[in-house]
Amino acid sequence: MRPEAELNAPARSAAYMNPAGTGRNRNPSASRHQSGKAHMSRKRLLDGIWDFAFFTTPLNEFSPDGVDYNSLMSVPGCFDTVEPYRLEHGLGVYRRRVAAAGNVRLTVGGLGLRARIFWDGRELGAVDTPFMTTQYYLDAGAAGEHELVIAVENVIDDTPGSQFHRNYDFYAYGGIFRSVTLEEFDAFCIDRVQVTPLDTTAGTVEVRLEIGGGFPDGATVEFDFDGAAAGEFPLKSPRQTFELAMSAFQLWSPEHPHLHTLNVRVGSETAAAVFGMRTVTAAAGEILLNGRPLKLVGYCRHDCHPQFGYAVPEHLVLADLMMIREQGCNFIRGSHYPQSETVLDLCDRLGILVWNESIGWGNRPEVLGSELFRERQCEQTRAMVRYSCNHPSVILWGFLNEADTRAPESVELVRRLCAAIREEDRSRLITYASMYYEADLCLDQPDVISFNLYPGWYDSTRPGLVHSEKFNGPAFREELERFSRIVSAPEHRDKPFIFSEIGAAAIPGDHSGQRWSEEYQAAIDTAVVEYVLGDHRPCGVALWQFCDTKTYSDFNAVNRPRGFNNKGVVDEYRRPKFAWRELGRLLAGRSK
Ligand code: ADA
Repeated sequence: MRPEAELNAPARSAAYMNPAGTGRNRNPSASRHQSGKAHMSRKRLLDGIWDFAFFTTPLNEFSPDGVDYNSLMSVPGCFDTVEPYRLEHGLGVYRRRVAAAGNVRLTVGGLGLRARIFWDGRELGAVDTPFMTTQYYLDAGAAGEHELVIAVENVIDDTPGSQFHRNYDFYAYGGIFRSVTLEEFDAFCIDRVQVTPLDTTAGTVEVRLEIGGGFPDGATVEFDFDGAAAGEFPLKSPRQTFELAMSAFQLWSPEHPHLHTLNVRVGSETAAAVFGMRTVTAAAGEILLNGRPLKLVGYCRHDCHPQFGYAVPEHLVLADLMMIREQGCNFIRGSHYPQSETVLDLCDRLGILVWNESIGWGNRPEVLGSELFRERQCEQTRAMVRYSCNHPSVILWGFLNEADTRAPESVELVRRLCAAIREEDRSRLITYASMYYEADLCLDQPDVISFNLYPGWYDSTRPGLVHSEKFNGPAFREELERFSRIVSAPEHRDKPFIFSEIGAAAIPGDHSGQRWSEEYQAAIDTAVVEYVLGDHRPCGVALWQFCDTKTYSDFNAVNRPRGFNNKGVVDEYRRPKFAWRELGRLLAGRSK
């Protein structure tokens, strides 16, 4: 190991180090932040089989010294989906030896629920937020094998600052959900490359370039688009913005998802950013892609599977997305946490539009008012935007699903979240899924108004609509029209409007025609899609939901038979229910 004084001390904005007050960065020589995905040279995937041990010791009492690694575990993977740890709550400790030397950047793509990360026994930092990508710059030490330990706890934290509360309606799987990578570099590295289309007629883009781990004085930066040189410029500061023109390009759209690559070279360091030329704007109550109004039709999708938890293998993610696209849908809402690079890369290629949101679920006023909760919300939302900002498929940034936005405590937090997103990216629209409608105090803040509603399923003030054994088509439609009227009030009418959740549960195999049957679900789902396609006010719908998802049977057990949220149009193994087929019929022939 090199002496401490020689450890890499990166020059970077304080905004991307650990937020003040959380005390989570335990080693001053390792900095942590998140960056827009840029492929760098000398990058190694650390996925595979790691040593593993399971304890009931709390995470804050854990020490990496003397651990008896008596088992093995796959990374990515959720330890509580496999025996003997299935459904267990505790501390899963992962260890892997890594050959490395000198300056490195470690990227942990997302885990849950919380973790502490150690390199050769010294702590690099802690992760408090599930699904958040974190990065650490450190000196790996002398050439040879080093020990990387990630201790992951899946016990729910009930304090207000927690980012996964007990009432959340999705299972708190434990494990390393996404890839772990290590990149070696010499004196500095290309930290982030953010490409934002400026003018899709002239072919100009804005490039934000960030240099990490040191600064190469007197260096120049060279750019090319898909191999065609786009200029060489002096590098003046660790964060610099360029305007570049493409000599040839094609627009990205769902019908024609054409991708371009910006290659960046500074000295011997290189990076590549894949992006798409397209614009997303809002005008007169519509969402416009490349200036043309969109009608979004698709699903809320949890990126999970009962056998894999939140570490869904790529071929299964692809199968889901292909199903969704082939059915005639063009949209997914990534509920309720930042989507993986796997999901977003595939959506870029398949032409599926994405609402990407940070984690939150039904947070109450006492939580929304907690300063720690607010800081972590801003940190993870900013991290999501910084990490996923080059994906053309992402058109909406979201946060705080169904928070109590009637509460004054929500106003300041929504303001801070919108500001954090707009600081990082002004090229997409902001929204959040509200369930408080006219009583919502924050609707003036997002660009797009989104409502979650369950007419025909949960209680409603409309007589005859819910708890009838048969679906009441006319009352259901009246209810949708009522929501369209709410968002047509003068203060809202210029904003686009989305039904961000709507649907009904169906127990696979129940064909009674009553609530909980496949037919009742199909009637609701097809009615809302018909309404959205036929009415000018809603810009789209994200049906709740694509597949059945594991949750808790003790949370409102009556509504969660089998311990699953059963509102999927396919079951948890992606076997279609009647609604899937009926929706397919309805959407057949619709241009993708
Ligand atoms: C809410 C929530 C979803 C799910 C849904 C339901 O709208 O946003 O995560 O819990 O209700 O099935 O009740």
